[in-house]
Amino acid sequence: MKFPGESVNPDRLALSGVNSTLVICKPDAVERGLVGEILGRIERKGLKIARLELRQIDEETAKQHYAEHANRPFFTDLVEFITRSPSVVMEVSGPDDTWAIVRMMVGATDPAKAAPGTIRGDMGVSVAENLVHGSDSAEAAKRELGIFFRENI
Ligand code: RTP
Ligand code: MG
Repeated sequence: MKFPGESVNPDRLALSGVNSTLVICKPDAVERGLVGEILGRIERKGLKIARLELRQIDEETAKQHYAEHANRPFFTDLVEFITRSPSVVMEVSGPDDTWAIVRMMVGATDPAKAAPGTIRGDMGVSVAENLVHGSDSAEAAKRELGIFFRENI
C-alpha cells in the first residue's frame, strides 16, 4: 500500500478497492459552495481523491444507496434531498479503514451535536442537510462504491 506523497497511480489504488470509501458532497454542500473546503480537508488529512464526479444522483440510485433506511419516516425526504441538485461523488483512498478516518472527519449525523473540527460540526446545523456522506463500514464502502462507480469496478 502506498500513501499520498509516494509515487502512485490513483487508478491502481482505486481499483484495489480495499482501502477506499465513498464520499459524497451532498446537494447542500455544492449549493453553498463548500466543495473546495471539504476536498481541502480530505487532501490535508493525507487521503487521496481517487475518483471524483459532479453528478445529479437519480432516484433509483438514491434509493439503492440509502436502502437500509427504506422504512424510516425520513426516507422520502432523504431521497428528495439527495436528488434535488448535483452532488460531488468521490472515491477516497488511503490506509486501512479509510472509511473510519472519513467518518471521524465528517462528524455526528446531527450537525448540532457534531464536534467542532468536524465537517458537520463546523459548517452545518441541519440533520437533513448535513453536507457530506461517508460509508460507515468496510462492507458499506464496497457496496456503495459498486453502486456509484459500477462501470469502473
Ligand atoms: P450518511 O449516511 O448520509 O453519511 O449519514 P449518517 O451515516 O451520519 O446517518 P444515517 O443514519 O445513515 O442517516 C442517513 C441520513 O438520513 C438523515 N436522517 N434523518 N430525521 C432523522 O432522524 C434522521 N436520521 C437520519 C440524515 O440526513 C442522515 O445523514
Ligand atoms: Mg449512513
